[in-house]
Amino acid sequence: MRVAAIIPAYNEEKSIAKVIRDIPSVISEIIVVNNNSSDRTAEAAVLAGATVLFEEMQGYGAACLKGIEYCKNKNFDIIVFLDGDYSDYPEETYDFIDRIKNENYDFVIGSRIVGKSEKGALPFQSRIGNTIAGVLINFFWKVKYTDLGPFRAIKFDKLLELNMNDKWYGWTVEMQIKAAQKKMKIIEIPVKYRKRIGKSKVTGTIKGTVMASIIILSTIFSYAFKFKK
Ligand SMILES: Nc1nc2c(ncn2[C@@H]2O[C@H](COP(=O)(O)OP(=O)(O)OP(=O)(O)O)[C@@H](O)[C@H]2O)c(=O)[nH]1
Ligand SMILES: [Mg+2]
Repeated sequence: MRVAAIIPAYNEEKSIAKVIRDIPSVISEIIVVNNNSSDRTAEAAVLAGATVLFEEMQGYGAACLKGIEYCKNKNFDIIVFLDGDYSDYPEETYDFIDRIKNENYDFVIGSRIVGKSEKGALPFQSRIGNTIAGVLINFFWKVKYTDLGPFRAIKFDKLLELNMNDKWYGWTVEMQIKAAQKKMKIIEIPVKYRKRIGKSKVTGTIKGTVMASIIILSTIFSYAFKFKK
């Protein structure tokens, strides 16, 4: 099976090489999508051996979409997503691939709630926010999620079926909602999580948390009430 990793990265020059180096060799290609960084993220990623794409439009989803477009003609069977700030443990990639290869899951999501998070890595507001999102998704689509974590793996054909389009922080929840709607074979697995390297941009800031929460909730209600399909 050919597996690619997509890493959206915005100003992660201090961490990106560490992430790339810890990704196991089961991954055929590591794709870093440089999201308009003003630091040396791209240079660091190239030096560490990744393919680097550039996405001008700011936003987590915009960067992931760019990575998907690139993968389209490359015969990948599985796509792994993870963050560029070294909060995830890239060596855990094996656990994700195993579930798809050996148990034929379509979509495997790393849960930082079920797994062990370093103290302070996953702030209280994130835990609460993700729990609320999980309860709402369970209510609307009858699938249980404990987290909207960034570390995840999905069969590439299934990912294309989802027809993803969120450009910002609704990305992870959109993927989980659509996979539930399509009744894909989904499993959450425990993952570890540690404090990011570099400056916190979202969960560690009030503005980022408020914005992300609004986007996540409006995404859930938009799909629940069919404003979006
Ligand atoms: N903030 C932000 N991150 C982006 C963007 N595009 C890509 N990313 C990457 O998306 C990943 C997740 O963003 P993070 O800033 O780590 O978000 P978070 O984990 O919720 O919160 P913090 O780690 O506290 O900042 C990282 O690898 C970022 O570099 C963007 O436009 N804004
Ligand atoms: Mg982070």
